[in-house]
Amino acid sequence: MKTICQYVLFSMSLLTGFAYAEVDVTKVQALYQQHCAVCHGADRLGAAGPALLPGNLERLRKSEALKTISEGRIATQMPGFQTQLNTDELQALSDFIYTPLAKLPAWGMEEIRASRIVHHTDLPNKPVFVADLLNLFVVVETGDHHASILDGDKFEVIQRFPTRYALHGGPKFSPDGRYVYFASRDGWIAKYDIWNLKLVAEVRAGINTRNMAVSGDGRYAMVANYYPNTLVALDTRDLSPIRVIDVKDDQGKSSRVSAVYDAAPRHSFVAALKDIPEVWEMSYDDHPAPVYPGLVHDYKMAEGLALPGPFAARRIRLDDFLDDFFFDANYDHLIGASREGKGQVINLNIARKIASVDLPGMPHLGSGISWSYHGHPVLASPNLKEGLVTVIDMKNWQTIKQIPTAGPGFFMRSHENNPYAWVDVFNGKRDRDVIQIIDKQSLEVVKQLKPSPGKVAAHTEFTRDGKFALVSIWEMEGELVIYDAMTLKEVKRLPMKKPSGKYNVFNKITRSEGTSH
Ligand code: DHE
Repeated sequence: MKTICQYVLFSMSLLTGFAYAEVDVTKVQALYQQHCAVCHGADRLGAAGPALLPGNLERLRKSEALKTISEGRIATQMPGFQTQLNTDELQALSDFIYTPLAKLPAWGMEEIRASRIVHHTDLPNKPVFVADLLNLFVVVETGDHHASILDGDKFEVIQRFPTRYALHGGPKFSPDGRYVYFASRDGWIAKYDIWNLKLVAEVRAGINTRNMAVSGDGRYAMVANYYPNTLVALDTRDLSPIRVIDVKDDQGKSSRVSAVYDAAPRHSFVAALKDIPEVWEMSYDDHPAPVYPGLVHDYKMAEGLALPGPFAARRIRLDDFLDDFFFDANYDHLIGASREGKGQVINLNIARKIASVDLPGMPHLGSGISWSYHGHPVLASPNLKEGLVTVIDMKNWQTIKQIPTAGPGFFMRSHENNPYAWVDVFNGKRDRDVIQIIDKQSLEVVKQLKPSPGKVAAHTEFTRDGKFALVSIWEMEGELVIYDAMTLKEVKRLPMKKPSGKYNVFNKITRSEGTSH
């Protein structure tokens, strides 16, 4: 005869579509507490190990989760449980972590404050190594959740250190390039002192985080969350939280935040929202009321109401949601797109849409770059769904060309001193091992590199002078492949564990037109 728990389990399986194994709910919970809670938290919010909630696991296939629980995960502290648990128990645990919590936990000011860990205060103002401090790279290695500091002249690793689980998005730098800030998908923000090669502080600003931005003056960080629906302002000195902003519209409908970026010339953070068609601009000026350069009328008269207090949000209402966006060089315009590719240009000064842009497929504007094309500033975006790069004239917002590529790509990069734009095509099914080189003036693919045939090639970054380009071999036993960026000849290889992205300090802090925000 079935127990009540088994009936509950059966109805849950109908609701969720999971093939629950013949293990009752109480037993799964007990198994979880016995084997998983110590690392992943009694509440599944994560501890030393990652959070095990459906939102956080979106990118992990269920079959992969079962394999990890059974066999463990190489190069991490996750052990395998197949000798201790039977097949049904392993399956039940794997199903359990994809079940939503009955009640979502609060993650507000109190929880954020309590999560903060300060590792170091008063570290010396002098680098502990000799190298060009502006030609360093920070390399994020998602294979075993580490990051490396790389000397960009010698191409040698200076330091390799562990990071939180699943960093995502580009790390952000302090204006002098001394500190780098990382965000993990589980909401952990970390501040690392590159000069002293030491982790300074960490704080958990959310449970499911999109990305973070650091203010142009280096004083603040703003974190964009999917869960809870908040923007969190931090003091970069020690990552203490300053303000938690609930993201809601006038009717109280709350929204995930698609992403937040720093708009340094405007002294503000700009965030796009995923579930409310609005863009929010939050000033970090010290003035009591935000002042926006070039604003044609008082911001309170512009569309939307301001929220009171520090980082008051100036809300710009749109007729569509924005998933991904890009700015022009002066940050007067935001070019955004929904995942369906409906592109629009918003003039931030007059707070409204001024043009539509033709962006078919699924543009990846966050990875867009710009350059000067026959005297016109252009924006180029890779496409997550279609094998093309869209080039748009930023004077009249017309498409100049759709450049066909070998497949859908993720990242695009160039440098002021380099005539080429480098694009990967690894989001497709084939040719994932190639990097295509586009001539920025002819807008043609002029060369194709295949750094390691059969292995995924992705994400390029340049040295500060633009002379060398570093490409990732995106595999567990991966590499950085360094090319002479003019002759396109290989110079060196460095072994790395799935190096997802690399970021040159100079290019980042000077906001090179060839790199991401
Ligand atoms: Fe990313 C940057 C969104 C999936 C690796 N990605 C970003 C940014 C956004 C974004 C908004 C810019 C934030 C920033 O730098 O501050 N990414 C999304 C998605 O919406 C998407 C498609 C689905 C998702 O689940 O989040 C997505 N991203 C991925 C991946 O699958 C990648 C390839 C592997 C991974 O680590 O998750 C990936 N995203 C990256 C990287 C950057 C990034 C390496 C930074 C690129 C840079 O050069 O700045």
